[in-house]
Amino acid sequence: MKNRVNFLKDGVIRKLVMIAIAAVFTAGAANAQTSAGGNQTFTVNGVSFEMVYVKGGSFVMGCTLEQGDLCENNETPPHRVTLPDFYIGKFEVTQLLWRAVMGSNPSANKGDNLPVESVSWDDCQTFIRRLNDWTGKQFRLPTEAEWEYAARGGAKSKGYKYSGSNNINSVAWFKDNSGSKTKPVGTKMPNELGIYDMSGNVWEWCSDWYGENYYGSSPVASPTGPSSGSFRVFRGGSWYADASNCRVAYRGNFYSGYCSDILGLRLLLP
Ligand SMILES: [Ca+2]
Repeated sequence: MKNRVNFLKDGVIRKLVMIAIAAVFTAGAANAQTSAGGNQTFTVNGVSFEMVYVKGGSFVMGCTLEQGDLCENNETPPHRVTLPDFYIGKFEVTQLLWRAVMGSNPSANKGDNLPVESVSWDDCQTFIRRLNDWTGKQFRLPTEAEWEYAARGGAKSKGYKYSGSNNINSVAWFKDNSGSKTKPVGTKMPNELGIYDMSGNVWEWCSDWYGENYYGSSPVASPTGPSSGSFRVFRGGSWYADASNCRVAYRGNFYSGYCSDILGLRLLLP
């Protein structure tokens, strides 16, 4: 009887110790701070990352005038979209942050402040799930509409062809200036909202299924893409892309298991 009581007591104590350790570990592993501009900074395993506050609003998505004659068929028709407030990553997810969450780094071109690449859409879901476990938040990939609204500068948009400028060289690492590799995040000019590299550096996975004709039937309020499909969307062009692919309206897509050194991600927090 005594042994059993001691055993039970030991079990309870062990459980309490485990809970205490977990609490300390969780508190030390992840925390959040809000800055004056409304941006939020999170720290996970000692690595901080900033989420830019984007005030919601209404915009015309797709083939708008400043895109010139470069629009693809899948960018038409231009159509109105409204979105609530959200937060989006100031930078592409870096290799430092990916490693802090995943414990590994699959990137081909290695460097802490380079964007993570060679990650599939499925890998990104694993990364986000773990990040949400650490932080208790609901991070996810941006929808295509959220991505484009942020890339266009949201409510502060000046109507540029690329994210933050009509002069691609001032805002994007792309085929003609990258030296054929990724560059440290945030080393070109930001866009109207203070977000970097939405044009160029690495393409960025979005949450939506790709729908070639989706714009013809997209709802106005918070569109999330077709309900099914074969490919996932990515946006913004890359270090390997032509200028036209770095336009705010251009839509890339491929299957969700695809990994490439031109393709990474950016976080969104509703
Ligand atoms: Ca990018």
